[in-house]
Amino acid sequence: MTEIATQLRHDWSLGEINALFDAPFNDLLFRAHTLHRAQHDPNAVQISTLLSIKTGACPEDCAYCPQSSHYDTGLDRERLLPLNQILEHAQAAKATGASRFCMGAAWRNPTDKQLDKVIEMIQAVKDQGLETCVTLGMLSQQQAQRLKQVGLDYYNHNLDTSPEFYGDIITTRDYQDRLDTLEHVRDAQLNVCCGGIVGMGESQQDRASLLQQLANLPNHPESVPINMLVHVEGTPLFSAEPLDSIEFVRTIAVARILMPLSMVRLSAGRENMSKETQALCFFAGANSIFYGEKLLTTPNPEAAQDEALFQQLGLRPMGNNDNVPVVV
Ligand code: SAM
Ligand code: DTB
Ligand code: SF4
Repeated sequence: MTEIATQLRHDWSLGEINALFDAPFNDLLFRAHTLHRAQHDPNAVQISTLLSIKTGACPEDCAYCPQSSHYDTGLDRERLLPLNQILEHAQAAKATGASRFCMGAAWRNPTDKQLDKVIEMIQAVKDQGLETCVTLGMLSQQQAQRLKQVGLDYYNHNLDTSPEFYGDIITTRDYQDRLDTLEHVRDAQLNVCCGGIVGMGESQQDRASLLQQLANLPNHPESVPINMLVHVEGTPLFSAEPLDSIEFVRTIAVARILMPLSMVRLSAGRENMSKETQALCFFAGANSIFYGEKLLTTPNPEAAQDEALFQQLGLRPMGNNDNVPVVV
């Protein structure tokens, strides 16, 4: 890893981002990989494990989501999981090499009472020596501060897509609501995990516009999950045209160039991705994944399959303390 001065920009124009998407693939990958190498260990990948702590019956209408009560996806709704079950999952995640445990709830936003319960969970998971991340929907400023006080490491809240395409995907909350939550999380000095989903029928211009939104936030999110849509039967996006894998790799590369210090997560969608596509994503600058057989409700590659991929590519899981990029 070379320590070079990296200028972080927050003024990317759409024209500049479109030009990156349109660049010859080799030029784009070379630039992304060079930046990646300068700031990150190219062979270390941060590993997080996900757990759905409250599944289904969500009042929001996100067109991709199996947990929305607006669609019949055959998912069994579950109450908030008890603490002992959460700890069992956290222990298992740690034993398989995860450094972060991410808990997700199918809420529009948590009530203060629900947040009390989640706070207990965060404390207990932290006591196991794992980093913690939660994704609970919209947060007030005060709720974000409470999460900071208990020692939460990351809050995940995605922009999902471009402001222009957003209304085609979600009608029950608007883009500004998401930006407001991100501001509350940032003001509370929590690490921000924020990205989006591609392959929902959006245009390349929408992908560029999503990345522009992320890069032009006052601070780049520390973690940027790029999810490939998981097609779930019963959701309006079940039959969306799959996104070409080269275009997916381009999206990862552009994210790496715009946000050189951030961890770029090759997030949902790996179950249906070839190992060659994943290898290209790692080369293009992805350095974080979800590990374990399940995402929140949908399948993820088997642990043994990921171990074999890591072995074949010479990748290793990143430890808790070596994922902080160096700013010079
Ligand atoms: N309810 C909270 C919220 O929406 O902020 C937290 C949980 S929600 C399931 C977390 C994220 O999962 C969403 O923002 C979305 O980006 C991602 N997601 C949900 N369904 C997906 C799917 N079918 N494919 C890819 N990503 C998905
Ligand atoms: C994120 O960006 N992707 C994860 C995590 N943050 C919470 C969730 C992916 C969910 C995929 C659909 C499911 O398993 O329900
Ligand atoms: Fe609910 Fe989150 Fe799914 Fe939207 S993405 S329906 S808010 S669980």
